Amino acid sequence: MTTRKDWDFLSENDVTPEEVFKNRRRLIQAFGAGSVAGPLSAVKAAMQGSAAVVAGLSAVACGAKPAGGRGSTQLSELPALPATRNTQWSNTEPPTDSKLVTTYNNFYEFGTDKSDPSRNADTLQTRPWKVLVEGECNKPGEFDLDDLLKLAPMEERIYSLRCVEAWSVVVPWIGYPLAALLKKVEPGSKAKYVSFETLADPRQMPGLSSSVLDWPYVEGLRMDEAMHPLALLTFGQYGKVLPNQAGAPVRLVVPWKYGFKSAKSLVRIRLTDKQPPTSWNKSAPQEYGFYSNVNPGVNHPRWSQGSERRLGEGSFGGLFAPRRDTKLFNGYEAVAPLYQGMDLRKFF
Ligand SMILES: Nc1nc2c(c(=O)[nH]1)N[C@H]1C(S)=C(S)[C@@H](COP(=O)(O)O)O[C@H]1N2
Ligand SMILES: [Mo]
Repeated sequence: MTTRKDWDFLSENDVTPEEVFKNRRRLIQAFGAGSVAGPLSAVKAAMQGSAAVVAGLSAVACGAKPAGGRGSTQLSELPALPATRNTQWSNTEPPTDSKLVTTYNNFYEFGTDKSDPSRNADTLQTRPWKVLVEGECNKPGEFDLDDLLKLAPMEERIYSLRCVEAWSVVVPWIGYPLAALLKKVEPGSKAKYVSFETLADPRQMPGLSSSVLDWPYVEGLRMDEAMHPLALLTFGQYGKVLPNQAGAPVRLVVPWKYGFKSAKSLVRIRLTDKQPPTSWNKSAPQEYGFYSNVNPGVNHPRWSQGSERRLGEGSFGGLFAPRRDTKLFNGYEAVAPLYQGMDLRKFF
């Protein structure tokens, strides 16, 4: 079957490190071919310029549905979400092709292949939807999605998102600062951290049958991080409401941290006096810290964080984009004061 050499070719930082070590078989399926040996030689052939394989790879990138997929939500089918562009907090880089961004996702509740969320997340029921905000605050409450949508003016912000696996995208998100919601509940003096819990319903989420992570997916921020104007409570992308695979109906986007901090499909926000547990840290504490700020100077134990692939750049549908340098805090220097005097190697 597969030899060690085959896998060396698909080195972890080239593809999907988190999953490569947990489930190599599924990675093969992500390339859309039926046999185990096929896709490996196919990828090799692609690098030699085989037209047929190039077509196959861009089919993945463009959301083709391999047999068994139930179908995906296209941006064109979704309602518009009007917003005003916020230039102060927007990158000037061009957004990544929306087809790529909506078909290459991490959302393990719907499967661990990059193409799983866009194929499987049509079962997610995004209405009615409520978000409970509780803990160390004067005015805890349950916020209905319709109230959340009206809570503050919608802004469009073009952010880059850098996954810990070393791929990145540039996305025009729509939302408003998380701080706007937190202020509504009047945080108390004991509120030092914020924890985030996301939906975990096995009837809607086929990926929950896998033990790849402990469910529900939980994340957290320090209070001052959560209050930073860059931390976005996000309801849309590319002018539309979020497609399910992007974490509908409401998610976080924390652009100076690795992508896994940007929790999808939020149901609970809790203000706490202690640092909360976080999913990837629980799963591999030596590999994923609580802070997880993008930092090219602190490598993952299994791969370099010094560079990344910007999806859409280069050939083969952009899935093998050339490497570009990763910047400290993903280039968001405005957050540097939050970490003054902290050893970022210790608090990684
Ligand atoms: N609930 C939940 N949120 C999640 C994840 C997940 O598996 N479940 N994956 C994270 C990771 S690893 C990344 S890189 C981003 C990907 O966001 P995108 O698919 O919109 O690019 O979502 C994050 N949020
Ligand atoms: Mo990620």
